Amino acid sequence: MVRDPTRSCCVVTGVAGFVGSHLAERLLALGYHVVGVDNFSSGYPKNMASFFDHPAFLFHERSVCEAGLLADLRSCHTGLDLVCFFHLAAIVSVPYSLDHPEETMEVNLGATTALLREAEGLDSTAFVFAGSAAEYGNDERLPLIEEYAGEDTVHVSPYGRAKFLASRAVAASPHGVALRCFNIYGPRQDPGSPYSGVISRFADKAAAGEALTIFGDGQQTRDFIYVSDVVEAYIHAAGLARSASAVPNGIYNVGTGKGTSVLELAQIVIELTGNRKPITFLPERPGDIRLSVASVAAFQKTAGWRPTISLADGLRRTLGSVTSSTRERAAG
Ligand code: UD2
Repeated sequence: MVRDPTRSCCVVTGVAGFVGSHLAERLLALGYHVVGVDNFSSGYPKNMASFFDHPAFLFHERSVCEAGLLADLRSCHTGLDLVCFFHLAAIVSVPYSLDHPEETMEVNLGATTALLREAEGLDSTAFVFAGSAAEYGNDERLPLIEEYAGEDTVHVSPYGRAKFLASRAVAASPHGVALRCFNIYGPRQDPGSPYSGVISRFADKAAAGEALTIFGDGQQTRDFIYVSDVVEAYIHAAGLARSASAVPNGIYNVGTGKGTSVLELAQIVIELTGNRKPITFLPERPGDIRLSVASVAAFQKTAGWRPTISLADGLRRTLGSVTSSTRERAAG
């Protein structure tokens, strides 16, 4: 059943982040009210610029670790039915999680289970959680199916471990769905740190006319999925898609099912941008996973969702947005 969006509201935590901001934008376009939460630990106000003044959007600068957050948000928005709690806020940096394991557990696991318990008190509220490919550790059985991540999985970082435990808790809840997203890319992904996603780094370097840098031989593969496909996966998981009914609780991979090597990716970016600089090869990054590709059969079958944006199209859109923001920076 599709709800009447005009009386329905969705909470999005991590709304100032890369994926959270795209999700909020889409929910608003579908007619839902959106209550956004972020403490700017890794998100930016500029990510919300396109919808911040939308009459159906309300922002709360708060931490997801605050006790009773959901009840508080409910009391601020009493006229609306809360139909879905999208929980994307997290410590997102794997290296940071290695240096701050306790804080990572508290935010990525502790806050998630506390919010889940609160949401369970509200009967009809779906709880959709941002899991991660990191939950598989360095598993070499490809493509990765959901059952491969288990108690025996050796997680490479506290980030991966916390996401695994949190996804499992979410999946055990009657309205809980955890989406294990693979390598998401698209406009607004922050290229600023050495650990930013490879596509945001390649796009930024190509726009600046600099050489692309590959760690290792470039034969490592990833399952790159465009952000709008991920947003549609969230919408389907919450049962808000026009064509689909609610998805049974559980854990589902979200990717394309195709692996692309980093070298192949660099070559496509070079071809699309005309960047003439030879690629710089640097030593492999410690802890880097060699091969990664998702099996997406479970979510496709259950939710009727499928990715629609090819890598070439997604790269064109991403590179276009980076070029225009570089131009804006240069102009003023
Ligand atoms: C992804 C997630 C990370 C964690 C991890 C779990 C992103 C951005 N990161 O890390 O949070 O969930 O999966 O497995 O989604 N590379 C280059 N040149 C560059 C940048 C990267 O060669 O300038 C390589 C890098 O060494 C790696 C590959 O590209 O082999 C992908 O790197 P990434 O940081 O985009 O993503 P990944 O899969 O390591």
